[in-house]
Amino acid sequence: MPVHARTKVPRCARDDIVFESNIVQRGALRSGCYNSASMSAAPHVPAFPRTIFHVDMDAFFVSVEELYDPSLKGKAVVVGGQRDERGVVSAASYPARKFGVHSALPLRTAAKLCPQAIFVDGHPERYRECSEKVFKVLTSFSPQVEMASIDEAYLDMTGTARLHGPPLKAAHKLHQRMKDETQLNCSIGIGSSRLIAKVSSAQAKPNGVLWIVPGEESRFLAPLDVRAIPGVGKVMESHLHQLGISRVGDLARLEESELEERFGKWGLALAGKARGEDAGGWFDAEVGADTDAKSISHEHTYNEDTADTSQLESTLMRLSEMVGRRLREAKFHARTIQLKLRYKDFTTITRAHTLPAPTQLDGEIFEQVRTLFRKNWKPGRQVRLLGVQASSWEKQAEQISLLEGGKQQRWKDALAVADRLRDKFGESSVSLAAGLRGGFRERTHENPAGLPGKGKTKPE
Ligand code: DCP
Ligand code: MG
Repeated sequence: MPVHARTKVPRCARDDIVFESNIVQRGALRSGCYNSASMSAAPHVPAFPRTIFHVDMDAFFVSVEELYDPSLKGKAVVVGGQRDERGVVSAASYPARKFGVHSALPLRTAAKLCPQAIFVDGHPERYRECSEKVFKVLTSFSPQVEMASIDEAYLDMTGTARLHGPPLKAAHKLHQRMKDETQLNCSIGIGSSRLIAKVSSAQAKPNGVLWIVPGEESRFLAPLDVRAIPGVGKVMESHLHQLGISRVGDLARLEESELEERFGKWGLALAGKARGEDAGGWFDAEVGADTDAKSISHEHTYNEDTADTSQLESTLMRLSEMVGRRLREAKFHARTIQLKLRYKDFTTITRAHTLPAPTQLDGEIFEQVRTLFRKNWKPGRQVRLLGVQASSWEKQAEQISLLEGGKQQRWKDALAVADRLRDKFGESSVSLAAGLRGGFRERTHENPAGLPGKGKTKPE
C-alpha cells in the first residue's frame, strides 16, 4: 500500500513530505506523499481506509479576477474594494500575502502593509459562476461531492481505484481536468478522513497535491501548529499555549480525559482531531450527505458611518433583496431572519426573528429585518455595518407563504424577472424602490454549518 516517492525535493517545506521531482518546476503542479515507512514503528493501518480528497482553489477570488484581467497575474492583488475604503479584504494574491495581507484584514491596513498592491472590487457573480464550473468538474470524478464553501469541496474517492487509478494518479487527473475546464489552479489533499484531507491540502498549497498514506496520520500532524487543526482559532490557540501546547503532537500526547475536563465536549473532539479523526460533529455525516448551506447572509460596511434612517433602511432593503435572490437560486425558503448591526464603536448586536411560515421573498425578509432594526437601533447612533441573514431552511414543496396564494405568485413572477435581469446586467441593475439608495458592492457570506474552518452561525 505505501507509495514510495522517487526523489526528495529540497523546495518542499518539510523533509518528510516527499515530492516527486520530475514534475516540480516553477508554476507546475507539486505533488507528493507523506510516508514515513522508513521510520521505526509500524503504523496502524485500518483494514479498509477511506480515500477522501479535499480540493481547494488557490487564491480563488484573485485567480478569477486574473482571468478577466491577465495583467494582474503575478502581482500583489487585493480583492474586496479600494485602498481607501472601509471594509475588509476578501482575498489576497500570494505575492500580496508576503507582505502580511490576508482575508478579513481591513482594506486600509492592507494598503499600509503593501502600498504597491492593486486593489480590485469583488464580482460575486463571477465567483459563483466559476464555483459552479468547479463543482461540475468535481462531480465528473465522484458522485459524492460536498462543497464546503464557494471554493472547496470534499470528495469521497473510496473504491474508485479501478476507474481513476491510485490516489495520486487520480488527483493528478483531477488537477489537470480542473485546469483545462476552469483555467484555475487548485490544491488537493488526500487522506483517510476529511480532517486529514483538509489539513493536507493546506500543506500542499499553492498548486500542489499531497497524499497522507494511511497509517501516517498522527506522524504527519505531530509537527504542525495547533492552528492547522480545523476549528482551532485564536482563542483556543491561546488556551492551549497556556497549557504549553503549541504543536498537534503535544495535543495528541495529552490524556483525552484531561482535554475533556478542561474543554468539555470540545476537548474530546480536539483529542480525536489530533489523531486525524473526523471528530466533534464537524464531520459526522458522510461526504455529500449534507451539502446545503445553513445560512445565507449579506452585509455592508459603510465608507462613512451613518445615522440616517432612510439610508439605513434602504441598505436593509438592498441586503434583503440579495438574500432573497440567493434563496431563490438555492430553492430554499428560510424561517429565521436575522439582523446584524454594528455601531461606530464596533459594538455589535444580532437579533433574529422566526417567521410563522418560511419565505424567499425580498419584501417579507425586509419587513422582518426592518421590524428588528426599528426595535433595536438607537436613533441617532452612528452605524458602521448592517447585515441580513436567512437560515432554517425548508424545501420548496413544504412551504406556505405569509402572503396568500395569488399575491405570492405575482411576487414570485416579478422577482424571477428581476433575477434574470440581474443575471444579465449585474446585481444592482434592478431594485425595489426602497433599495435603490442602498446600492453598494456586494459581499457574500455563505456559512455551511459544521464545516472545517467555517464557524457555526452564533449570535455575537
Ligand atoms: N473569502 C472571503 N472572506 C474571507 C475568506 C475568504 O470573502 N474572510 C473568499 C475569498 C477567497 C475565497 O473566499 O478567495 C476562498 O477562501 P480561501 O480561504 O480558500 O482562500 P483563497 O482561495 O483566496 O486562498 P487559498 O489559496 O489559501 O485557498
Ligand atoms: Mg481557496
